[in-house]
Amino acid sequence: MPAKTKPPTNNEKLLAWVEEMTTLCKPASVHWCDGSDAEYQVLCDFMVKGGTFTPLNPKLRPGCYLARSHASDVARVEDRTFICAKTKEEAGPNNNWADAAEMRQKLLGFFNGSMAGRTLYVIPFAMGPLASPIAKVGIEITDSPYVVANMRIMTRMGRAVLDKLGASGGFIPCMHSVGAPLKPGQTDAPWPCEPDPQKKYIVHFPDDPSIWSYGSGYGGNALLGKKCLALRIASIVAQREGWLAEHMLILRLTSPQGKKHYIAAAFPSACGKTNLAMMQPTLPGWKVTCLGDDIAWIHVGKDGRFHAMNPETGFFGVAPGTSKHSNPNAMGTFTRNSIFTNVALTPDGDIWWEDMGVPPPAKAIDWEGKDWTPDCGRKAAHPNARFTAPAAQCPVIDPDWENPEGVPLDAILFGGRRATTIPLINEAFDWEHGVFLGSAAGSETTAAALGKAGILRRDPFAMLPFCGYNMGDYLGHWLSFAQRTDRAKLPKMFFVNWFRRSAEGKWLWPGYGDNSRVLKWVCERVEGAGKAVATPIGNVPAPDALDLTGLDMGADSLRELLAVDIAGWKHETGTIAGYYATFGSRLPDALKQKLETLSKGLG
Ligand code: GTP
Ligand code: SPV
Ligand code: MN
Repeated sequence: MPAKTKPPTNNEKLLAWVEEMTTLCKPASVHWCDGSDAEYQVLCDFMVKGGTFTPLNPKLRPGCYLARSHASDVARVEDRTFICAKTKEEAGPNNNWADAAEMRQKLLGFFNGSMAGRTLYVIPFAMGPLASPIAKVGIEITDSPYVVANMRIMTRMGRAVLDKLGASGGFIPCMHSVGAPLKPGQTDAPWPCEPDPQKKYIVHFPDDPSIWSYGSGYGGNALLGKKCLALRIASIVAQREGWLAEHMLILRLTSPQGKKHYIAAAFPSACGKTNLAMMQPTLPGWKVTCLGDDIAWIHVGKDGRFHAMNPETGFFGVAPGTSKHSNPNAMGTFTRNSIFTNVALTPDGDIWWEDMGVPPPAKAIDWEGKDWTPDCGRKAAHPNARFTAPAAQCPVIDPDWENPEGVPLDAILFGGRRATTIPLINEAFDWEHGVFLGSAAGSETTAAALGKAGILRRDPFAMLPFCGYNMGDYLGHWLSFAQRTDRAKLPKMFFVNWFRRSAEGKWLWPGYGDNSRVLKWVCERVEGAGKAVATPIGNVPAPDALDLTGLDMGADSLRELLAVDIAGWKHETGTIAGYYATFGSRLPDALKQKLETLSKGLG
């Protein structure tokens, strides 16, 4: 029998489930997480001893640790992610489907004895403020102390959640194992996992929701509150209950006159959400405060407006490219109490990555634990290296970031990483057109998921990897909000692209803090001002409408950024039509019509 701490709950269902999973996974011990500082420290010390964590220099980065993953386990695994809906049709062409009963059998085989020699941790966590009526309680069972430490930063975790659950409350069971049982006497690896990508499984059961994740310890594969619960499962529940679970940042923009606007933005993975969410505007007098950088749960409030809430409590952000110039507020967030995964270690015990805005150290230990020098020809940090940092430490965290009611949205932006065709900004004509723009979003793939980067694919609403049901139905759900509230109360919709390149491959737009210039125009449009030109693709800023004060930008570049590239768009509509065809009769007519109108408009 495994050594056990006394369960700090009398919730019968929870006790029975933990008992059943303990019998299945056969761990050496069971630990119920209370979420305390003391527990966190014990876990960190344990990981330092075992080589999973390297403590950073406490003078430079107090309370911070570095972890290096196994080289095979560096990002989400989309082709190993499954939705076990009743039918393949329900899961849609956007998901890998598997029969629930068969998958359950397979998983029971994998989890049988999978935690041998390890501790089974029980993590009670909530997505959303505990006081919120729409907060969801999950219980993650894991054999990874790294997962526990990250979940403590990313979610509301521990005793308070069990108190909320009480004796009879329901929860979403989230099973996780790194898939590396230990034989008696076997020494553990610093990053245990199943090295064969084909044996990793990230599985979602939508009916009587539960999540089973096997073989990976990295990010969205393993921190099950994030993409698995707060997006894939939550999107399914949201469709049933009439709200939205989205891959969006939430920010507040305050003008020099003190006028506040709340904006949410859906960009695909590693396409700029964290950066925009806490941006430092270059426009004098403008201020951004951050409410969330990755996920937004949105419901129609009593006032009939869209209210957005961040279910997380931390940032799991892309490290490379983060600098004092690009994202000073992220730099200000992970000064302490943070975990860095797959970045480089400097000789003075600090961290470094490519484009950090400081000269590379003369030598370092790279993300694989190898000696590194600036001329060695390898990257020091993995492109999907990440920081895990408490949101509360963000220098520009918004006072309402934990408001259980969320904040009322004035605008929603969609975006993607597009070297050509897509202009800097484009405003939707109406709600249906906005849903069309979101549905047609395309983006080049990034290092956030395993596979080749830089491949253009459709990523509707930045939800392709995260929508837990048929994307055709999802688009219909978005359209339905025009009937759920007054049209006048709906947020305005826009499409942005920070990633246009010149023929020579240079960025055409400076991005980062200068994106405030685009946000200013968004706010002006929300207020019924801001000069725009109607084009077949939507309203684009008039040539002199963007505030470019202090920006050294050639007229040619600006023209190119705002132009409607007719030939490019004709090609684009062809690709969209091809993508739409994959949804068959599930594609809402309204979107087909918007595509036809666009095609006709292009001539
Ligand atoms: P996930 O956490 O994977 O969902 O990513 P994210 O959408 O939060 O992306 P993030 O803000 O971390 O940005 C990812 C990469 O895009 C980083 O390398 C950034 O430096 C880069 N990036 C972000 N904003 C801009 C921008 O405005 N212009 C340019 N050129 N690059 C940007
Ligand atoms: C993403 O890939 O969109 C992320 C990182 O935010 S992960 O948590 O690994 O999904
Ligand atoms: Mn993300």
